[in-house]
Amino acid sequence: TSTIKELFEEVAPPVDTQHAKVTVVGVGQVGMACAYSILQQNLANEICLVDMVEEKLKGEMMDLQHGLSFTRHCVVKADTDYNITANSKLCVITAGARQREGETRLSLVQRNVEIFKKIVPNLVKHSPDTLILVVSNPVDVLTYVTWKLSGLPKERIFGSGTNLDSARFRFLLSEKLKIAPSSCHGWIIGEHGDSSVAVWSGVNVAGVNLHEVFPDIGQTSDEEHWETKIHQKVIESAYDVIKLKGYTSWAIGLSVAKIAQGILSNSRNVFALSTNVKGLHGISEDVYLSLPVVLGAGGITHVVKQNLEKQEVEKLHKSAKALLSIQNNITF
Ligand code: 6V0
Repeated sequence: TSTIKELFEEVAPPVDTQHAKVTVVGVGQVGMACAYSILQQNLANEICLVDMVEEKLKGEMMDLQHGLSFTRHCVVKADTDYNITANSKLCVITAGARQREGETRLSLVQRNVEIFKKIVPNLVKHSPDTLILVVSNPVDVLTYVTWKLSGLPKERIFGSGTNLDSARFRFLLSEKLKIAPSSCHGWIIGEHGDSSVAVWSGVNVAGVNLHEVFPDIGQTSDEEHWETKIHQKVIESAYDVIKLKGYTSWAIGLSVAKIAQGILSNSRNVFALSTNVKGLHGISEDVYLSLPVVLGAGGITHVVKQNLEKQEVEKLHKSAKALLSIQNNITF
């Protein structure tokens, strides 16, 4: 401090103004991919990392801090204490156990509920106005759990859901059609995982519906096997990546950064996120599933009413039923 006094003549003490503050809970492979993508894309002016493993947390914080002269201005902090998360605009929860090889997302549930009981109340206590983005699996059930534990309105709690599945879908479509993934318009809705629903009726390129060109696209009668070659591959993607490298990280990190951008810049982009679907598509319970939603600074403002085919609605109901039966077995 005496050096600082030698160097500067203070006119007024610095003011601490943090507008776009993002907290990431869990500094595992997924949490760090999220933090890195958010940092790299200059989306936040403060990133707070929280985990319970102190050394790893400090190491990750230092590693990011050492890169700060290569990014736009951002403060990076880390602590096991939730005090540092105060006044976050967005909290991203990636903490928890991950799938073991061959394990389904749904079997992780109670292990992660116990972890969430420690995390969610602390986040809300320090940032009562925050939005919470749940990434940990099984993401749909844990988004419901977060909604329950937080006591916050439903527009402020959502899960990364099938945003990633939709990106995997678009990538696979892009390989088949030989055009860029961002020019392939297709949505995966429902459960993030095994019972997800590909909305074949809406897949289009520049407004040309593939359904019109291949009338039985996505059906069992389809000779080109779009459902098995593309949607089934989306479902298997996570299992394949986990088998090959042990975890998935980069794509979910990029997907979370895009969602964060939607919130921090109030962009009103449409994302496939896990949300409370009660009252939609004939679902009458408080169950969390992904549908296309409009996202802005206050959270989810609208759900897009997709014109689904009967079969697609039936599949969505099957997803809802599977998730409900798990929700009902959770002990809070
Ligand atoms: P990881 O590398 O094991 O990291 C988990 C981190 O959570 C570790 O650093 C733990 O120390 C930390 N942690 C555990 N308990 C607590 C606690 N109580 N408080 C704070 N931190 C805690 O796992 P990885 O990062 O690979 O995965 C994290 C979660 O993301 C898992 O549940 C994955 O299944 C899930 N994913 C979700 C995806 C999605 O699309 N929604 C995609 C990929 C992974």
